Amino acid sequence: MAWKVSSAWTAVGVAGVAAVLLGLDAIPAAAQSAQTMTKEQAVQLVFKRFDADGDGNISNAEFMKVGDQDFKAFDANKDGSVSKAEFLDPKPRRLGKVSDSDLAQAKKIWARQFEILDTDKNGALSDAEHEKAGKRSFTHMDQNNDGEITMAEMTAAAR
Ligand SMILES: [Ca+2]
Ligand SMILES: [Ca+2]
Ligand SMILES: [Ca+2]
Repeated sequence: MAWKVSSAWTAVGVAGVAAVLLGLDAIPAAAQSAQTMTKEQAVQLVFKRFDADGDGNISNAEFMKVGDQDFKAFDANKDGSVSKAEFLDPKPRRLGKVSDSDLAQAKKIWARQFEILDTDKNGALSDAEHEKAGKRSFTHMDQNNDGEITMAEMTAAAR
């Protein structure tokens, strides 16, 4: 199956933890049809972003670090939490050129992600909520529980 992805696709991964948590198939829907790649190629791009030392495994520390960067990027007013408006802002996601309809579709997906991440339903993501989602996401992908996520594990999770 070919996935439609924009050239700035990796940047969509600024949603990092959130996107991965909900399955990577939520991401291409947000992208324009500038480029087409297979799911494996798409996963590889995301994987590379997390695997900072390039050893072919994503450690928990590597995973949480990207999540932390994403959280900071979203928190535009630096008040320590991510509001819905901040989460729906395409700017920190560096999407590049996206059509209005693609953006509208993406915003629907992000809004759904936000509802899931905002576990206490107060309309803002706290650092704790974000971290908890990250841990859940990591545990979900680390299928053999060895504390590392491999390319194969991430591919299997992206369904
Ligand atoms: Ca690594
Ligand atoms: Ca904020
Ligand atoms: Ca593993």
